[in-house]
Amino acid sequence: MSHAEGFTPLKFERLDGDSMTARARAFYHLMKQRRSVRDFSAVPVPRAVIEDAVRTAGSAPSGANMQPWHFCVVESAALKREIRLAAEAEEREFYERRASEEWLDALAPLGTDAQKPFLETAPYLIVIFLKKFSEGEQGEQRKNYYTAESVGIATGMLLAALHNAGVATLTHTPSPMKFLNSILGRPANERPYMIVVAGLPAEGARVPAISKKPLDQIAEFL
Ligand code: IYR
Repeated sequence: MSHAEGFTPLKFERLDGDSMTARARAFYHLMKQRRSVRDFSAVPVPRAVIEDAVRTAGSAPSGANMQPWHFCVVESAALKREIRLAAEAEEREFYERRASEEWLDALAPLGTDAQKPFLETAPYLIVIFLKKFSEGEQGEQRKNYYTAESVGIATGMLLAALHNAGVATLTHTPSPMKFLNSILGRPANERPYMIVVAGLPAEGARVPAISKKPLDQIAEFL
C-alpha cells in the first residue's frame, strides 16, 4: 500500500535518547509558561508571526486530511469592535441568566465577567471556524470527518506556535457564537469554534494563581 503511487519518502529527524530527552524537557518548560491572558497591550505583533502560526495550525493532522478549518485573522478595529459588542451581549446573558450557580462558582477563581475589552485591545482576533462540510470541485458538499478532533488539534498547535513566538493568547468562546458568521461573512456550513485572542500582555498583567495537575494525577503507564 505504501509502495503505491502518490507516496513520498518520509522526512524524519532521528534523535538519540539524550537529545530526545533534552528536547522534551525544553518544550515542556516552554509550554508550561503559557497562560491565558485577559489583559492585552495594543502594541502590534508582526503579521508574519501570525501567518506562520496559522501555517503551523494548518499543518495539523485531520480526518482524511480534509483540513476542516478556516481561520479569520481579524485586524480591523471596526470588526473587532463589532465582535466585542456582540460577544458582550451574549456574555451578559450568560452571566445574568444562562449560567448555573455551579458554573459561576467554577469560574470565580478566574475573575471573569461580561466585559471583554481585550476583544478590541489585542492586535489580532483569530477566529477559527469548523467545517462540517467542505466544498468539492463542482461546488458539491463533501462530508468531513472527525471535525471537532481535527480543529481541536489545529487550535492547540496554533496556541503552541504563538507562545513559541512570544505571543500571548486567550482562548475565548462566547456562547452562542453564531454572530461571528454574519460579522465575518462566513457560510452556513462553517461553525465558529473558538476565538484565539493574540498579542502582547499589558504591562503588569496579572493572571489567576492556578496550577496544573502533576503527571501522576493525569496519566498512568500500564
Ligand atoms: N464565556 C464566558 C465564560 C467562561 C467560561 C469558561 I468554561 C471559562 O474557562 C472562562 C470563561 C467568558 O468568557 O467570560
